[in-house]
Amino acid sequence: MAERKAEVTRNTLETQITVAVNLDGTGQLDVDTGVPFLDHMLDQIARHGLIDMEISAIGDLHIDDHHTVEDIGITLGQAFKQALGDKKGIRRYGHAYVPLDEALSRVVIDFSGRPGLAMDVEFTRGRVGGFDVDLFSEFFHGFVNHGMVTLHIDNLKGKNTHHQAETIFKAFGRAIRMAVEVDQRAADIMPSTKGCL
Ligand SMILES: [Mn+2]
Repeated sequence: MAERKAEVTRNTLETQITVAVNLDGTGQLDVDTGVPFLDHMLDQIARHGLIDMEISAIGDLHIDDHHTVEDIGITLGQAFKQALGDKKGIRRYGHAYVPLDEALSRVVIDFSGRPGLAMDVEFTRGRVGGFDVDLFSEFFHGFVNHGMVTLHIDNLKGKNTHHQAETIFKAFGRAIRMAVEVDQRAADIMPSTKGCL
């Protein structure tokens, strides 16, 4: 099988970001975004997705975290899309339920070629650490619009905001792992009756 790796650099006046991914990795992460809670969440994607990721970001954090978080979502989506190529042989769909103590989240993903985000999450607080929870949807919007995926995120239970966020990102990693895995029974088959994705 060809290596499923990609490196994408995206420079704007607000952020300069480089993302490298290896979809067949072991969950290694090398990250420094300047936003510690986001680093913690990206670590969940790598670890539970078994995806190696290198992410460097210089953003206009003197304003706030918004541009940096959104643009990392965008660049990560672009890197996934590029690494997956024509998507032949992948499972395409992935889903996971992940608990953490009282919190429980479900994430369902489809590498459909069409962007779509349905996110039903009510965070119990507005911030976790110094991180503004509004920015989670900015991250996922960036990811789906540029990764061209359909993504359903539901936080089903949860009182602790850190737990809510962490279950979402762990489930996201797990769902990605399932979806991008090669299905040995269908390794030469495009997972769509349309013939392309
Ligand atoms: Mn944690």
